[in-house]
Amino acid sequence: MLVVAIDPPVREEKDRRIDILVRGVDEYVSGYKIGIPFLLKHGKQGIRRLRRLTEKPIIADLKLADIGDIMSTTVKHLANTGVNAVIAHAFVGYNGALETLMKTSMVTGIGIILVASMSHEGSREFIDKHIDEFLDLAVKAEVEGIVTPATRPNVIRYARERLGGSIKIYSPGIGIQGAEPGSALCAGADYEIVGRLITGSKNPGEAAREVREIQLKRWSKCHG
Ligand code: BMP
Repeated sequence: MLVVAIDPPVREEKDRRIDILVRGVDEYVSGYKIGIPFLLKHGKQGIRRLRRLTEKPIIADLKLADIGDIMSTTVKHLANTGVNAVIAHAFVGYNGALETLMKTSMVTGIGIILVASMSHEGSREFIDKHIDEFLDLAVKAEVEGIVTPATRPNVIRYARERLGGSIKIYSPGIGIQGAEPGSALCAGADYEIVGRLITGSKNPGEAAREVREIQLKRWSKCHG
């Protein structure tokens, strides 16, 4: 239900050692999302280190948006790091892009999660205008999951209605971006992605425990 986004800041003094962070939050979380900041700072070695620290799934949020062969090469680079899934953009389309990526996903066992909508306002400018096509594409490509924003629960509700239960929904936008823990789960998401609310807290373990508690309270209210 809770995926922690680890996006280490550039400035060292604001940084938190990954092992301390993971030790604090691991019992409360379903998985971790790392992205380009993590990869630039810690490299593939860092992913392997994270793998040794936790048995929970690791999602590499690279927001791939390239021709199929290059997206596939990127995923193959991650094949022995312990990454379980990679996030890709949907707007690159199927032919020559996601079709190829899905074949590599089958070979490597690394799942693909597609961005169907984003949490910032600008998502309405282009991306959200194509949500129906992106959801159809997610079904056609048989991806593991999609990203829809906690900041716009109506988009999550819409995606859940259209997709049924087979594709997992990951929702960022909780905390610093404004949405309340549990609100995306109530709208139909499977996982809430939470970053700075937890990683920027003085006590990330306690922050993760609190987020879980609020999630469960809200969940039991909306499904009770
Ligand atoms: P935070 O909870 O600190 O705002 O972090 C949210 C995380 O989710 C970040 O890693 C960001 O890259 C990611 N994300 C997002 O915020 N909105 C999206 O639409 C898609 C994302 O992957």
